[in-house]
Parts: sequence; C-alpha cells; structure tokens
Amino acid sequence: MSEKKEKPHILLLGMPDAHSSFFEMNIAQIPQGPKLNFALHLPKPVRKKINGFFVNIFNPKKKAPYMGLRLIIQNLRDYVDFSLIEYPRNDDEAISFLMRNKNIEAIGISIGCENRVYQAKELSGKIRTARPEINIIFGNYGAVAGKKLNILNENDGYVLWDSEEEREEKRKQNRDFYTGEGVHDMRLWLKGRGIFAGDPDSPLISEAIPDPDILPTGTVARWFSEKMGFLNMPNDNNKMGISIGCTNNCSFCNTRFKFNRSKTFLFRKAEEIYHAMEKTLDKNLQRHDFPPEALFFLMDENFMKEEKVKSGEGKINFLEVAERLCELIEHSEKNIHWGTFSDVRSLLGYKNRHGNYLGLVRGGMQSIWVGLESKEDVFDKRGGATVEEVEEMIHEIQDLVITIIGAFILGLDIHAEGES
Ligand code: B12
Ligand code: SF4
Repeated sequence: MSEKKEKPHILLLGMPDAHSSFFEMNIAQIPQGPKLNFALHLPKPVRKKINGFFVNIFNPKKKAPYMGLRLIIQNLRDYVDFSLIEYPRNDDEAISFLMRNKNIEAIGISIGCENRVYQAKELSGKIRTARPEINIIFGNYGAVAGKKLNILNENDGYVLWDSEEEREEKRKQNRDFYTGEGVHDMRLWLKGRGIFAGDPDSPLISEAIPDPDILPTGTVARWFSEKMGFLNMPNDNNKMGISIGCTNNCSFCNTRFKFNRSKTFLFRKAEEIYHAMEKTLDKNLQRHDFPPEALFFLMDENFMKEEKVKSGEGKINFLEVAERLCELIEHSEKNIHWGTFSDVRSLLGYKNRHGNYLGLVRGGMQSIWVGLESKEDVFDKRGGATVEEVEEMIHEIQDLVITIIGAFILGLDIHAEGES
C-alpha cells in the first residue's frame, strides 16, 4: 500500500467453519434451550413440561458477533472502507470474495482461539496463491499463540502482536509496538504504510452490537420456527465491549499474556456506557417486534474489580465506573439490563462497600459469570474467602433473581483425585 488520498479497502474475516474432519463444539455459552412457544396449540402445562426437557440444550452453531472486528470497524471506518465476513462457510467463500473485489488491498483475519491456527495458515497459503499481492494480517488470541509457537511467520502474514523482547527492542528505538489491541495495532500498521487512520493512542469508541438473527430466512421455514419457538433467542440481546485485558494471573488463561496483565477501559466514564445503552433502548422502543427493553452482555473480565485501569482519559478506578453505571441505570428507571463477568473478590468487595447486592439489581444486573476454579483460592481472585463464604455469596445473589454462572477449567495441575 502506498501513500494515497482514497480510503484503502480492507476485508475483515472471521475464521471459516472448521473442516468437517475436525469436530468442534462451542460450549462457551449458557444453554439456550429451544422453547415451544405456541406450538400446535398445546395446553400450557404440556408445553411447560416439554420446555423443561429442552432447557439445558446448547445450540452448538450459535454465532456471536466478532466484537474485536466490530470494534476495529467502529473506530476506523472514517479512514478505511471495510468489508466484513464474520462467519464464512469455508475458505472458498473468502477467496471468491477477494477475486470478485480486486480493490481489496489487505485482509485482516481474526483467529479467535489457538485451535484454528493451522487452519489459518492453510487459508493464508490459498489467499497467497489467489491474490499474491494482498497483505495478510492476523489478530486475536489464536494469532498470538500462532506467533509464539512459531506456526505463523512472515510468509503467512503479519501477526499484529509483539513479544516482550520485540517490545523492548522497539522501546529502545523509541518506536511504538503492537500491543494486541486491534484498533491501536491497525492504526500503527497503516501508519507504517503511509496511511493515517487516527493516532494509535487516541481514545476508543465502542457501540452495542445486536446478536445476529438466527431464524431461517425462507418465509415458510421462518414462520414455522417462530411459531414453534425453535432457535428462539431474545431479539433485543446486544454485546458491548467495555474493556480489554485483565490484571489477574490465572495460569490457564491467555488473556494475561496477550495484554501483558494490563486492562484498558474503552470509554472515558460510566456516562458514555450508559448513553450507548440508552441509544440502543431507544431504537428497540421504535420496533414493534421487540420487547420494550434492551439487554447487554458487557465484555469485561472483572466487572467491579477495585483497581486503577487505563482509559481514554488517564487512569480510572474501575469499581467507581461500575457503581456509577448502576446508579445511572437505576435513576433512569429505564428497562436496561445486563450481564457480565467478574470474580469472587470483586463481588465480595462490592458487598463490603454497600452491605448487599441490591444496588446491582437496581442497576440492571441480570447475570454474572464467575470463575470458581477450585475449592482453594488457587488464582488469588477470591480474596481469601472460604468455600462457605463463596456459597453464601452465590445464594445471596441468586435470591435477588440474578443468574450466576460458576465456571471452572477441567484438569488443571492443581486438580487432584477426589475433591479439589
Ligand atoms: C465472546 C467469546 C466467545 C464467543 C464469541 C467469539 C467470537 N466470535 O468473537 C463464543 C461463545 C462463540 C466463543 C467461543 C470459544 N471461545 Co471464546 N471468548 C469470548 C470472550 C469472552 C470475549 C471475546 C470478545 O468479544 N472480546 C472483546 C473484544 C473487543 O476483544 P477481542 O476479541 O480480544 O478483540 C481485540 C483483539 O483481540 C484484537 N483483534 C481481534 N480480532 C482481530 C483481527 C485483526 C486483524 C487484528 C489486527 C486484531 C484483532 O483487536 C480487538 C480489539 O482490541 C473471550 C475472552 C475475552 N475477554 O476476550 C473468550 C476467548 C477468546 N475464548 C476462548 C475459548 C477457549 C473459546 C472456545 C474454544 C471455547 C470452547 N471450548 O468451545 C470457543 C472457540 C471458538 C473458536 N473456534 O474460535 C479463549 C481463547 C484462549 C486462547 N488461548 O486462545 C478466550 C480468550 C477466553 C479465555 N480467557 O480462555 N468465545
Ligand atoms: S480472571 Fe479471567 S481473564 Fe483474568 S486471567 Fe483469570 S481467567 Fe483470564
């Protein structure tokens, strides 16, 4: 790419569906159990009974928006013309798009997880054959793993992430380095090619992204699915990235490596998150096919953690942001609800400050996903709480009708036979 006035055209791509010889099931989500809403005019108790059997069923093909790619588009769209294919069915779909659109100069591939690194390498080979002149960029967790394991190299494309040694080297030369945060890194990469796409360090914006409509598109199939309630998902569900990275140190997790145990808040203050939510609610209220509310899943590893984190306006206290957001939602009396991730220490810390969790429910919290990991406080994210204290906390939160999802990773070194 050379210096030019018109916007460069870049294709952003999620990983194509896995090869059929490779079984993949996405379990990182809560069960969505299809529901028989109006099916066959069955009496309510019968429907309820049938729904009871379905309640723990997962939909392994459910697609979630690629928040990272969306964030790049939201922040860079004034400077770059983007095309987005989040879930290509196979490599050919991506290649034929590139062949049809010869003005595309670069392709950014998001490798969400390391289980897709070899597949990404193969795809890069096919792109090189079809369009040898195109720039290939890799980002996201899988790309970092691929670089660290030396599977992805410069022949395959640019991995926009610098190791600690590379960072040190660039620091010495007074050069900016790739942090793993895609908006910064794309700006930096483009700058290196003479294209201004905003200052790499400028504050980010983040908009809510509605979950995709998963009903079939054919009229009859769609009508049938709607009536049966199969694949039924709330229409007004949104994802919203509010921060990136995590300062905790769980041994099994790539987040601490990828972002060097640092966290960046994507906004300047709680008011900005609230306004983004309100905007989505206002849109929903205009739609007759939506309930008069807005639901969000807030992408943040440790909502309510008391710590100073980077933001668009220097360091902020993250707990204060969370508290302020709850206040704003409560006082608005608007139908705004949300779920997020956190840890036991942060939740207990909130209770210490407020005496209970009522402020969270009033502030719109509907669900919270917490890494429980073990009976021991193995990753220092429980603040020394005993198992009984954790249980008590869970019950207290459940009593407020908040769904609490307790997660753990199977087969860690700390797990032993029997209870651990
Ligand atoms: C939502 C989510 C999902 C969703 C949606 C995934 C999707 N389509 O994006 C679903 C439920 C589908 C999912 C599935 C899985 N997930 Co998941 N998921 C997440 C989660 C919680 C949030 C992702 C997110 O939206 N973050 C917010 C956005 C803004 O950040 P981001 O994605 O990191 O993007 C930024 C950068 O990475 C970068 N970037 C991203 N793409 C690109 C592309 C380019 C070109 C560039 C330059 C930069 C770039 O820029 C972005 C902005 O800064 C993360 C944890 C986390 N907090 O990130 C785990 C996480 C990514 N998932 C993980 C895992 C393990 C899985 C599963 C394997 C689980 C399973 N056993 O089934 C599957 C794998 C799916 C697959 N084949 O890739 C791990 C990956 C760990 C690793 N070592 O690679 C993570 C990190 C959780 C963890 N800490 O263990 N996941
Ligand atoms: S708290 Fe979550 S994101 Fe943070 S290091 Fe542990 S598992 Fe990773």
